[in-house]
Amino acid sequence: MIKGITTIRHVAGNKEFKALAKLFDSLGFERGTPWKTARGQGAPFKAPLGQIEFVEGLETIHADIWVEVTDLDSIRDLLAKENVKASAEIRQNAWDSRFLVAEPAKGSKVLFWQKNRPADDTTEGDLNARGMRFGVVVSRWNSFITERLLQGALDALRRSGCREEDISIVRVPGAFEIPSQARTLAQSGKYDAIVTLGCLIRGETTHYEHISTEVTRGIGQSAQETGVPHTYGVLTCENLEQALDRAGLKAGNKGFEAAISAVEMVSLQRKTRRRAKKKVTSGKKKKSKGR
Ligand code: DLZ
Repeated sequence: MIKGITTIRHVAGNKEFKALAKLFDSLGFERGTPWKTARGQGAPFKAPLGQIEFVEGLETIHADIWVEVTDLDSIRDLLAKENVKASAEIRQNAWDSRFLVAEPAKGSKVLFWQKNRPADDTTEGDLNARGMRFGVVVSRWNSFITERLLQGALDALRRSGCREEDISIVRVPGAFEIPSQARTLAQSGKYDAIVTLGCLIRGETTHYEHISTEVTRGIGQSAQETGVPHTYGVLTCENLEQALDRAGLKAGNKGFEAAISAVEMVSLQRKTRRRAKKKVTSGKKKKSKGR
């Protein structure tokens, strides 16, 4: 039974080893289990999607590590911020995509590429949480479920590159208290997004409809009024069995989904703001040229 595939690169020395590991950390790749013996060391990185490709013929390959990305311009910005040497221009190739080559250490090249955008120029968030800060509000009522949601959420944040110190967890008594605490965190200005986690079970909750409506409304209102993205990981279930299904530690964990949506929303918000700013400045330039 196949589990995965690893391509191994033997690097020239500790300097190149560290530079590659630093670059892949800053890109938000998940670390595998590192190893170190008297004979050497290894730093595995897990990719959300991987493939191995054999190439024959005259095609130029440029690098033996290729990373497909959804926003090549952000990668160019990140490389500049991390002081990683890279080709100055993003280049177009013959097979409908663009690429740039980074050289984190001398002779060690990594190629980043992105399929050409569709004509309508859609904007999408990425799942790289490096440098983002999250407030996680979790309710204690039905903690058997909500703690699983929390584990799912933390798993999602760590896997997408968020550092431990950039996550604050706040526990509240029940789902009803989530919105006010979410708003307090959002208003503090310390967080890029708020993840809300709770569990309401109809069979066990008096005024179930009222509470769930109020919680949903309160979280949505806090998001809209503060401008800070909030994501919704509050289960509203008929019974415990349904709640357990939605709090599975791996597949189907709504906490994981809420956290990953938060990462995407922060990235999207940053991109749309950046693009809006660019449009305004290019608009101003055009105007002044016309005079
Ligand atoms: C009171 C109550 C009930 C009956 N059921 C739930 C539930 O299923 N899930 C939940 O998160 N909280 C429940 N609560 C508590 C309320 O959300 C709230 O914490 C209390 O009414 C105190 O304000």
